[in-house]
Amino acid sequence: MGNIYKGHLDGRGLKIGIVVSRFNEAVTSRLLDGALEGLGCHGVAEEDVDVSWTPGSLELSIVAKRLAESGNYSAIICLGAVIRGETSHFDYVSSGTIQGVVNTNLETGIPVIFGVLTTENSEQARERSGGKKGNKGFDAATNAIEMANLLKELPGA
Ligand code: INI
Repeated sequence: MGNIYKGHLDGRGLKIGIVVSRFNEAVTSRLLDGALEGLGCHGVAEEDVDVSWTPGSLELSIVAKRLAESGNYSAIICLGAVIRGETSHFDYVSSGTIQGVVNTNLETGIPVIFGVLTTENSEQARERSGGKKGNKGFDAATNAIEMANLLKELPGA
């Protein structure tokens, strides 16, 4: 067997940009709390985390791209909540948001983590932002640390 590459979860020294949407802020502020907690408990220093706010989830990727291109960050975390019960254009917003985030990963080579809830209703969103289904913001923080460290290990770093 050749090499096995794994990203470890030691966040010390990593610089993380968080981009968070104000739309459904009651949910996204809880995702932000979860992300900050997740980064902190893996050793990322408070002063190494910058937070930018956007109006909605569709604007997350343009900000993520600017941050990624700055060269200042090891990973970017995008946080948002798209709730079907409250929008007639759920499918456009959710698919536009995910496409934007995925493209930003590939265009910049910096890990951009998709911490956007896409749920049927507000209750499901609450459950996933610090309720009985955990906090997707916390999970996004763990994924950001793993991906930042994995990319440092891979050939071409
Ligand atoms: N943005 C969200 O983050 N979540 C939503 O549920 C949502 N809805 O319901 O429409 C939403 N819309 C706004 C969108 O992200 C843009 O901000 C807007 O279209 C301006 O570009």
